[in-house]
Amino acid sequence: MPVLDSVCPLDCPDTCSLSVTVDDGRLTRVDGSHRNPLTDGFICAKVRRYAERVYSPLRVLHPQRRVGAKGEGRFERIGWDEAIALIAERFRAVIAAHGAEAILPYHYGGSNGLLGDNAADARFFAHLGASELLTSLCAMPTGAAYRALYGTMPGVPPQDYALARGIILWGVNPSATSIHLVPYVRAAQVAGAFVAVVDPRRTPLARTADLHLAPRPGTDVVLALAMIDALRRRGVAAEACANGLDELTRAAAAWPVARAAAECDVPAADIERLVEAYAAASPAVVRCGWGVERNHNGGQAVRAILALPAVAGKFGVRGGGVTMSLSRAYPIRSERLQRPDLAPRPRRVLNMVQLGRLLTDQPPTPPIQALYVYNANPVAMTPDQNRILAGLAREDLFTVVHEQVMTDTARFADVLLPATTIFEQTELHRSYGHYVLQYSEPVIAPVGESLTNPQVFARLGRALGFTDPAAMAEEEALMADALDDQQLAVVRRDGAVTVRDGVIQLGTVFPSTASGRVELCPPELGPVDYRPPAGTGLVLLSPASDRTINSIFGELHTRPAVLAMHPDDAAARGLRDGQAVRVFNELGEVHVPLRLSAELRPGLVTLPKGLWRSSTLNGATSTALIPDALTDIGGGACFNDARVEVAPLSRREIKDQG
Ligand SMILES: Nc1nc2c(c(=O)[nH]1)N[C@H]1C(S)=C(S)[C@@H](COP(=O)(O)OP(=O)(O)OC[C@H]3O[C@@H](n4cnc5c(=O)[nH]c(N)nc54)[C@H](O)[C@@H]3O)O[C@H]1N2
Ligand SMILES: Nc1nc2c(c(=O)[nH]1)N[C@H]1C(S)=C(S)[C@@H](COP(=O)(O)OP(=O)(O)OC[C@H]3O[C@@H](n4cnc5c(=O)[nH]c(N)nc54)[C@H](O)[C@@H]3O)O[C@H]1N2
Ligand code: SF4
Ligand SMILES: [Mo]
Repeated sequence: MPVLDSVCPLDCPDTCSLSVTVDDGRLTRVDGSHRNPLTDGFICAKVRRYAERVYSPLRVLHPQRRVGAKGEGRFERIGWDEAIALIAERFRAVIAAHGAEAILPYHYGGSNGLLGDNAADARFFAHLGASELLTSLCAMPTGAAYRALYGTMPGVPPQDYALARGIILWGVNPSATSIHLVPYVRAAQVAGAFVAVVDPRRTPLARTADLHLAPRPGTDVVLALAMIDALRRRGVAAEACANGLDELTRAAAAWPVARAAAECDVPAADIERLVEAYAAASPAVVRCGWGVERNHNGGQAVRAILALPAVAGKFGVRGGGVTMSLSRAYPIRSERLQRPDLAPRPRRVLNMVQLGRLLTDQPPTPPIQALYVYNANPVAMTPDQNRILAGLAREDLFTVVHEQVMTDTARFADVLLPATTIFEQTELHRSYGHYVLQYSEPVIAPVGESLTNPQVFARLGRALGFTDPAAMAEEEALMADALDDQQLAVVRRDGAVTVRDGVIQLGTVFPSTASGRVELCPPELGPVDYRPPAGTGLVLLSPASDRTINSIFGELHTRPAVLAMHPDDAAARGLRDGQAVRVFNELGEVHVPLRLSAELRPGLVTLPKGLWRSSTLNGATSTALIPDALTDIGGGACFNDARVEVAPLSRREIKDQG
């Protein structure tokens, strides 16, 4: 049986190289390979089950047209030509009546390689003159803060964590979200490194860390400023090549340790210990995750956390410094790939976080009349689920969904198109957690009549009368634009190539800010700011789980999800472990069984990110409770800023839900 190479495209920092078995044209096994030296043969349990998704009974096999009510999920099979003609006809009508900006592409693309998102699609919608989407569901605040402080300076790669003598894991849970970092953290620990975890939950690494700080969610900026103040008071030498140190120091002076401890609700002695250990350790590295950014102080928190290594003088040694996303450190020719110049005129930009309000009570002008969803599952993943459902139910909205499986969003399509999986297409892969550029080819024929994203946009372009070949480019042409010839040849030959080696921040790599220095108080981030968390009730977090990656593989889990709650909070409400509860606020309600967990701070509850509607008792998931408010920096989503109450579900309600 042939064993072939592939690459995991999912929205995970690890981007593992895969070794897949194909039996008589059918994918039978997915395992790790050694091509990518970081992931080196081991992969997560989720992706071992990938074949179940490829051949899922939910797989979208053919183009289809809606025959039932919106959202009902009843479709009839049509041919590709008919589907493309239908879409072109409706797009033409929308353009004639409202202008091309009444068409909104909706995509995130976390689980896509370089060719599947923000490539052919970007060209197509630019040329059409459609609205542009701010892809802000994730990593906007962290990205904006990192860019402002450091530009595109490469971060510390996972392997170098083994060299560190001090590691701070801040709002990140690698045991679920980037499993290949964990062995390097463990190796450092064995060699005597001090490991601290800052997370309101006791994550697996928090359990074995030297120190676990569990701040009140949304107060991290205060904690980081207190560390900065304490480091300055100790006279720790900051990096010489940093601008804005005085301004940052002045802002931090408002947060002496005792005051910060009260605000964050952590012991002052723990902050002192963290400062002492961090100041003493070399190399010392901070891994900032994405949990921190998802609240109204998220951007400010990240900017303060990212400043720590500059304030404490931690650069200049291998394994010392900071890691955020690493994806900007790749030599990709983004403009050539995306071709923004194909747009006939400047286009408005709409924020994807606010899809619900944009489709319903706060429409832009012109209103959105056509929505093209690909590489995204907004019913499951975007804040304010109920408003999104109301928007998708609009009779006057024309919705196209290009999907691999019948997601909760796909059910609302007027025209549903079948998409290939990674095993059926050619892709180039960068990563946001390491520096290995990879290439993969199809290992099986397209399942059903599925097509890749570039293939569909090329067909649509032709149907709409496009004449510029650049606006209808498919994989080969896109690849040639994305990379220079030599790089492309090497990665196609070898499958994997390390694009950065020997990263030493401020040693071999440097900030690419305008000044070439670290900018601790760049004007684009505004003044250092903190707004105390407001609102009453329990804070709802919806962290990543090890069972799904965003909503992908959610279809494989049919048991109901649970709400986790601290035993004290349950006792205060007279709730018992295992009982069905109603989690609610002014936006909606979710019915799930309760699980008591001492791993959470009191005052917190959690629901997993990425649930399908079938995973709860009432068909609503965490996003039904999450407001579409924007973060302080970057216009990101406040997933971890919802306030909820929890009450028992009455017998009658349970019965009604079968
Ligand atoms: N298995 C799996 N892996 C994934 C994903 C997945 O869905 N499943 N998703 C992928 C994607 S898209 C991303 S962006 C990354 C995310 O990777 P991570 O950032 O590791 O994941 P999160 O679960 O969003 O957040 C991490 C931690 O932040 C904590 N947290 C929440 N609020 C706060 C706060 O205010 N302060 C602090 N200090 N901590 C807080 C949460 O308790 C959580 O443990 O993971 C990727 N990897
Ligand atoms: N409650 C809560 N929600 C969250 C978060 C949270 O912390 N809490 N965090 C969020 C984060 S970190 C992120 S990154 C976003 C992710 O939000 P989304 O990107 O909307 O989530 P995914 O589940 O990854 O959806 C991607 C979809 O694209 C489809 N797809 C994959 N490849 C292709 C392809 O080649 N072509 C086409 N046409 N389709 C394809 C997949 O089948 C999948 O259904 O969600 C955010 N949502
Ligand atoms: S989801 Fe992450 S850990 Fe799992 S196979 Fe893909 S890249 Fe590797
Ligand atoms: Mo994400």
